[in-house]
Amino acid sequence: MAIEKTLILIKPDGMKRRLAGIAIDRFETAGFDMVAAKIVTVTEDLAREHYALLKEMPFFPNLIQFIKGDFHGVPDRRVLAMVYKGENAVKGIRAVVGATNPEQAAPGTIRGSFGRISQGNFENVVHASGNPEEADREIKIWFRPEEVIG
Ligand code: DAT
Ligand code: MG
Repeated sequence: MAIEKTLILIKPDGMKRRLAGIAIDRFETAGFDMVAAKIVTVTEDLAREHYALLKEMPFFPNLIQFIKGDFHGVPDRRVLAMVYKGENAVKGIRAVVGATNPEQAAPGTIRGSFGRISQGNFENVVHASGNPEEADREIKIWFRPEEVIG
């Protein structure tokens, strides 16, 4: 089994709805350890770097606005950025988070429990890296090496 690290973001909708504690509880219950955490206001540059691979998608402008916290209905500029560590953490955390589309996410997952779609925008509460390469890239974007413990 590989020990991996993965990036989690509690997005502005999750912060506004005070779902950070529930999300953290689920990650810890699933056996993963928090090794970095901070509250961030996402700038245009950070948003574009984080979602760089999606820049051609039709929903990209909404996505950028949403993560910055100024999309309609979610006027909250806080994102909680965290790194979790554990055995097969990338896949394991994704299983806890659930499918991208809140309407397709399984009932027991975070997105299945709390996600919703508003005017075509996926308000899906959390981000989690999709694979180990993505995790390495994303952790470097959000954290300096000394901010990640272990
Ligand atoms: P995930 O967040 O599950 O890794 P992704 O990387 O494919 O999904 O996309 C990043 C975000 O973009 C996702 O959390 C919500 C948004 N998104 C993806 N597909 C979408 C779609 N078809 N319509 C609206 N938003 C979408
Ligand atoms: Mg993704």
